[in-house]
Amino acid sequence: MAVLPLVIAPDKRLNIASKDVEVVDDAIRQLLDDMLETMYANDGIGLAAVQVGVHKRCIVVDIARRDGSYHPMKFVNAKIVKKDPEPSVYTEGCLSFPDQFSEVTRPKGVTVRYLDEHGAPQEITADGLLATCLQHEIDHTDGIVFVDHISLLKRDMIIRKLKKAKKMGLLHELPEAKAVL
Ligand code: GNR
Ligand code: NI
Repeated sequence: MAVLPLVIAPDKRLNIASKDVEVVDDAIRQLLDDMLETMYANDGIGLAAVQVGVHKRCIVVDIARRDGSYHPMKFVNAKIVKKDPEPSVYTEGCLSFPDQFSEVTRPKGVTVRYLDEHGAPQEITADGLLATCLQHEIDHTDGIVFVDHISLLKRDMIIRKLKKAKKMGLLHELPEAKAVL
């Protein structure tokens, strides 16, 4: 197990779509475990592999930790197959956009098809925070980030702040050469 360095915006790697996993093998299971450890170390509720520089469609989520319990969830090749048309607004953050938050409107509920850590096909229907988080993570695997859903003005403000923080050396990020594209 290992805590991996994060890719921090602005970074082109976050805008590249990830590839489907062909076989869920030990290397993928190791990646999912390292991603969970990285997510917990950074106090996140979700993480996509692209955020650690790996462009494979792997996602981890644990929305239960807020109440101190431990409910890790792992998703491989996750795909939204149904959306509840009703919109829901949530103030989102992202581990690749440290200390930046903005309201995002997304479908209130989703049904997601995916492979579990054993490669078995599964389906989950979610609403509330889990639905928001799954959509945020599946966006990441498509090269989309939460600021792509907000106004250009707000997005530019956030990007400007992160550029400044990077310039001042305040952010600890994954160096470009280490990315697995
Ligand atoms: O930790 C996270 N919190 C969060 C809050 C609202 C909506 C989405 C999220 S996901 C984010 C972790 C992350 O960056 N996942 O990609
Ligand atoms: Ni994110």
